[in-house]
Amino acid sequence: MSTIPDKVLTTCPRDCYDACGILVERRDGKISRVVGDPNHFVSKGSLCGKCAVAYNGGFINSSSRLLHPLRRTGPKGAGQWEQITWDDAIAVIAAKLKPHIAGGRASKVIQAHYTGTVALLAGNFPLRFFNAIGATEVDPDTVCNKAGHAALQLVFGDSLSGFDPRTVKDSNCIMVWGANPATSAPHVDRHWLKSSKATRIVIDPIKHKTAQEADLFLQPRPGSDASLAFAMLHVIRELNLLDRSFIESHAIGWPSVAAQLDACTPEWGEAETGVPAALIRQAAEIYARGPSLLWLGQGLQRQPFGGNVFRACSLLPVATGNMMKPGAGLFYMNGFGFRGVDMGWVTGAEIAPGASPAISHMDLHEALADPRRSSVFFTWNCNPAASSPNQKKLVDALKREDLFHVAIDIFPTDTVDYADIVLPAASFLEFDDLVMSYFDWTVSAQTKASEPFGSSKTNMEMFRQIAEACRLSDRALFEQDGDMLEKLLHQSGIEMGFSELSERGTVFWSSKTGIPFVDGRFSTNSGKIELAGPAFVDAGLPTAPTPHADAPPAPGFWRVLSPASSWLMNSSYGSEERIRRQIGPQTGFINPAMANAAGLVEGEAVILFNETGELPMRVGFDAGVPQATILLHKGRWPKYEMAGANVNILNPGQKTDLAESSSVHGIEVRIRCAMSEAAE
Ligand SMILES: Nc1nc2c(c(=O)[nH]1)N[C@H]1C(S)=C(S)[C@@H](COP(=O)(O)OP(=O)(O)OC[C@H]3O[C@@H](n4cnc5c(=O)[nH]c(N)nc54)[C@H](O)[C@@H]3O)O[C@H]1N2
Ligand SMILES: Nc1nc2c(c(=O)[nH]1)N[C@H]1C(S)=C(S)[C@@H](COP(=O)(O)OP(=O)(O)OC[C@H]3O[C@@H](n4cnc5c(=O)[nH]c(N)nc54)[C@H](O)[C@@H]3O)O[C@H]1N2
Ligand code: SF4
Ligand SMILES: [Mo]
Repeated sequence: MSTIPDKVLTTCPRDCYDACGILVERRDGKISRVVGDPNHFVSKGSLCGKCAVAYNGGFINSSSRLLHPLRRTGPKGAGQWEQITWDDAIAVIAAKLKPHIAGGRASKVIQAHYTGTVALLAGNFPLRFFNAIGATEVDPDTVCNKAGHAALQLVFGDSLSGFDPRTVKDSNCIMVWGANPATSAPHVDRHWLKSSKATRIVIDPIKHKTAQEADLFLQPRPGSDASLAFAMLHVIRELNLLDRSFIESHAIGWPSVAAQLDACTPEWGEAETGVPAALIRQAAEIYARGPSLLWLGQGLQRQPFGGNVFRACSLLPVATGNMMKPGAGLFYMNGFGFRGVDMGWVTGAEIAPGASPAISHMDLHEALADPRRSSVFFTWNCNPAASSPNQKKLVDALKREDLFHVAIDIFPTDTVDYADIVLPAASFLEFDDLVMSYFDWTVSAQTKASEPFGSSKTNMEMFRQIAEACRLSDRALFEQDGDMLEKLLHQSGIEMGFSELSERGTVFWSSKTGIPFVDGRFSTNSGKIELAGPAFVDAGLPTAPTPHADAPPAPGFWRVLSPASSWLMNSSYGSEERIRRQIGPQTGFINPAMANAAGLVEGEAVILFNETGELPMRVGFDAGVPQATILLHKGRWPKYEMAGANVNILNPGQKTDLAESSSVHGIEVRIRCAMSEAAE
């Protein structure tokens, strides 16, 4: 008999700034409806469109879910499976792993994971197992935001202590740079950004919904943001708005920045970035007068020089003293560490027996293609066949007969198609966990609202069982969820247990508004903010940030930007039929004037191509897209496309200037007509 009540408050654990409160209603012993919690300060009674569809669709529909363990019976990718028991599945996996562990070859066990469920346990507990055996991790952030993290880490000693959004009441300006909250954080956009009285400045190559609703919109060419930041600093110095005492007290390296500013006039900035000089002046002055909040988006740093871009943009709050006071600050992501969580404990970092170095997602296809580097591959919480670069080479590597691949997912993704063993994961609606928003300083309960579908299990339970079958003994590998949740709440200093938090849904970590770095201490080598210095040279960068702008594409070439779609969550929900109807065929949006000049007609079938691959798509028109740019949203499932591919078929996996991260918004392609080809 189920003891689950008819109404359950829980929290959305997607990789989303919002961390919405959810109300699950049950009837006749099962979930009947999943809606936004009307009392939650973020969701205020509504889910985003994509989750409203998915949580009331595939998530609660047995026919869409993976329900039982499967073993491959045909060639890789052929979709031929037999259902097996959990005992058999775990035994097959352990039989493969044990010789690797005993023979010191566990570095050939490669494991990829990321954004499926970013709740604390489901997103991290399996790492204890992989750390214990010394497997090779595919560094998850390298496919998303690592260059930004690494840059802020070097500058401030911390990339995970952004402003507390509650401080907005003291702000006169919010500058959103290279993020699109209307899509990627829809409730934060509606209830925080739009409802604030501060002047909203948006900086993005695309005039998207957030940009359309801004007070001031600056539209730089992709990859030119460092030049824009330097031109703004030139104006700020000219207006005498530098906060020299802040710089002197808290930063080192300013002279090497100042020495470059003379040449960076707004007119020079206009030539480098395409943003009119008058707008550069206006934005710089509003921002500098402050108090101002600066939100650096994750899309901003997915550029070949993303590390330099982040260094240049982070000069602004330092040069103007827009930090360490109410209403000011810089936000990239808010981590769990400052909310007390010991991530080393959650992930079992201390039980690593001399961990194998992680590899970048940019190199995953090479590592998987090479039998000397990989013999076992685990994918959990991720779908690299849709989301990672070098899609063709990656899928070719997944076809390697001698690569033993275990795929763990809720749904039968493209990645799952190439697995040897498929393990069905329980969805977030089916187990307890904790969610900490990476925007608001909150702690939320993810509370079980249903028994797991079929024989699916949580990520935690699967890895406890695999650890046992591998005869590992470290107690951390067998810790129970309930105990870990209580410990996490204790670490966070929230004075309540999980059941009380469950009833409340979400609480603020502290009732007082926080101000990061307010004690003036920075965890850098010098203890100060480092604008320039030897740490950057060690990381392969110039001593000081430079006013660099990428060259615009040569004639005949287009830059592809593939940011978040409003209807997909990375590639999650790509199988929902209602969502597929909503997003229609694969469409790349181009500025109509550019399209006319290139002889392209709206709706026309074309093929994008470069040295990495080719992708058929329809031409769409959008006047908000700049010159020589194609907007092609990420996250479609390759197997539903005629060409069996999505935008990542074009992605060469070029590494950023820092931290081997993704520069997916730096892809260049050419366009050819599909019709003439068909006629040939
Ligand atoms: N072209 C292009 N590509 C991009 C990007 C881009 O901007 N452009 N963005 C990149 C970014 S920012 C990111 S973060 C990555 C994201 O890439 P991934 O992290 O691979 O995200 P998804 O593709 O959504 O895959 C997540 C999978 O986890 C599954 N899942 C959900 N919950 C659970 C669970 O509890 N357990 C298990 N085992 N599985 C679960 C989901 O069903 C889904 O199949 O993509 C990157 N790819
Ligand atoms: N609906 C939805 N929400 C999501 C996701 C999703 O897939 N769908 N994914 C989640 C994840 S994993 C992440 S990482 C976040 C990402 O969310 P955001 O931080 O908003 O990042 P992106 O959507 O990748 O890109 C944001 C913007 O960066 C811009 N951009 C690209 N290149 C440049 C440049 O050179 N300069 C400037 N100034 N801007 C540039 C793009 O035009 C885009 O509008 O969203 C999360 N939320
Ligand atoms: S994905 Fe984001 S906006 Fe949608 S329900 Fe989840 S937290 Fe809210
Ligand atoms: Mo991401």
